[in-house]
Order: sequence, then structure tokens, then C-alpha cells
Amino acid sequence: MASITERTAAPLPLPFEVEDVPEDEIKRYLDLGFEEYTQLVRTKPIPSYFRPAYARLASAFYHFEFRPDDIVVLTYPKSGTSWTSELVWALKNPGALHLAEEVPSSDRVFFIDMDMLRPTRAAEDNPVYRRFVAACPEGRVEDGVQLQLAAAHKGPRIIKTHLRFDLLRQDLLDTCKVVYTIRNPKDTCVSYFHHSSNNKWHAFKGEFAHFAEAFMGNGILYGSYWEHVRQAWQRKGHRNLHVMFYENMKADIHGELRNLANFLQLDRDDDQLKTVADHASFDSMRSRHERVNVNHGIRNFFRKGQVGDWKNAATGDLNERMDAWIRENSHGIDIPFRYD
Ligand code: PPS
Repeated sequence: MASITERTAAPLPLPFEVEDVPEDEIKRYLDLGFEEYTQLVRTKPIPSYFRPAYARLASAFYHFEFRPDDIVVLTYPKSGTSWTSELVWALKNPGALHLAEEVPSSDRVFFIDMDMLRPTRAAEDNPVYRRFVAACPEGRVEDGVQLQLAAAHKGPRIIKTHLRFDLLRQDLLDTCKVVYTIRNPKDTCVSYFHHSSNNKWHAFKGEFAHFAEAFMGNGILYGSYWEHVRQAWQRKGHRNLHVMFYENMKADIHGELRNLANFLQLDRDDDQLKTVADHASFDSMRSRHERVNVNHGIRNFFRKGQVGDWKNAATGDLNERMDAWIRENSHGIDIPFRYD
């Protein structure tokens, strides 16, 4: 198997292009309050917006080799990625849940997008970098630390990503199991707004209304919510794809876990499912996060964890505009969204 380093040294071709976002558009984002969007790239013809490092890594992401024993958690941002991946990890490791008290989820699940979102600093005091040097002595940081750590791992791996299906290997679903979680677009937007406003990099400083405009205009990182969920929904029914809904997980975690365990072909009894559900409950994950992920850059990452919080943010005209946007975009997509 060729290593990621070899591949990125001579990037394999892509069926899409990556271009710089023009300056006038960047200026519009800056004016809206996206203080960190000083430089962006986007894919073409189906736009998805990314940080500049994506241009260098697009080929490594697209050609990343998945393996039959991988489980991939694939989501649009803020749709319940962390919850889903913790459930998958706990279902796979019911006898080792105590490990989560010592090892942060970022070291149990490979979040490959990090190489583009927040590339690892090559510094001796950085534990991820030290792990990288030990596991990939020939590796180059600029080729993606998470990508190479994942490639070097013997498996089985749990990999999470927000990259859309068209930006990953086209044989992904024929190779391994994929869990795709959908959250209703209004709560996703509100959660994304808080995420962007509450991080130490000050990605966004502005009102929710401005954020929502950019979200509905598809101009935020990862681009269109609709394109993302549509690509997953189109693949529904594939034997290796399991679609979950955040709202259903909130309503009946036991039933959702039973379905997930069946999909993953894991034989778990009711007591085990209950233990997994408790392990990954909002309160458990939030308090563990505060104990274990002390250097996390997002304040209040486990914020509310509710269905319907959009009602506190999207009011009046803005809510009507969001409803119209949902009507326009969900036309022809029969996704059974729940908003409360
Ligand atoms: S990210 O940054 O894209 O990976 O974020 P993601 O994990 O997809 O979504 C974060 C939101 O999910 C909520 N969350 C949970 N809700 C219920 N139960 C559990 N266990 C749980 N874990 C995370 C988290 O609070 C974010 O939603 P909001 O609405 O902002 O609270």
C-alpha cells in the first residue's frame, strides 16, 4: 500500500477543482463578522468552502484509503458527530469505557479534517506531534498529521469527517461501514453559530442573523447543508450506510443504539446498550470533556444538546426566511426532519 507521504509527493488527480475564493467575496465574509476567513479555498463545480490547507491536501483526502474494518462517522458539522462517534466507540469497546477517562476522544477517533482545519504544530511540546514523529518517522507534517497517523494505525479504526461523499474515495461505501447523522438545519445552524463564536480563534464575531445568512448562502466552512445531506440521502439503502437522526437519538437512544449495534454487527444486550447510552449521555460527555480535553479550543462545546433551541435564535422575519429556504431546498428530498 502506498503511504500518504508518497501519494501527496505526487498528488493523484481529482475529479473536481480547488480554487481560491476571490477577494471581494472574502471581504463580504469579513464584513459579516467571519474574522478568520481572511483566506479560503473552494471546490468546483460543487462548492464547499475550506481553509487554505485543503488545497494542498484535497488529493490526500480524496484518495485516503479506507479499510473494510473501518467505521466512518460522516456528518455535516454540528449534527451530532461527537455523540455519534462516542456511541460507536463505546459500542465497539464496552469493556474498556474507563479508557475514555484517560484518553481524549481525539486520540480514540481519527478526525482527519483537523489537518485542514487546525494543522498540527510541529513543536516538541505538542503531544500529537510527538505521537506523529514516533508513528511516522518518515512523515512530513504538511502532508497531514491525522491522515498519516490514521494510515499508520493497524486498525480497526473509527474515522470521523465532515467531508462530503463526493470529496472522498468513490468506493468508500463499498469498502467499509459509514454512519451518517442528520440534524435539522435550524438547530445545526444555531449550533454552528455558537461553535464559530465561542472558539478561541474568533472565527465569527457578529449576530446570529448574519451567520444564518452565510449559512443559507452556503458560504461557510463545508458549504451547503443541503448538498451534504442530499448526497447521503441519495445513498440511503446501501448495505454499508446507516443514517441516524439527532432528534431520534434524543427521543429514543436505546432504540437507536439497538439499530446502530445491529448495523455494526455487534451483539450487545440491553444492559450493555444502557451502559453505552449513559457513557455517551450529554452530561457524561460534557463532564468528561472538561476533565480530559482541557486544551480544547471551543468554549462550551457541549453547549445545550437540545432539539428546538433554534426557537431562541431564529425569530420573526429570520425564521420565516429560514422556513422559505428549507422549503426551496428540501423540495424533492423526503428527509423526515423533526424540529421539536
Ligand atoms: S462538530 O464540532 O461538528 O464535531 O460538532 P458535533 O459534535 O457534530 O455537534 C455538536 C452539537 O452536538 C451536541 N452534543 C450532544 N447532544 C446530545 N447528546 C450528546 N451526548 C451530545 N454531544 C454533543 C453539542 O452540545 C452540540 O449541540 P448544541 O446545540 O450546540 O449544544
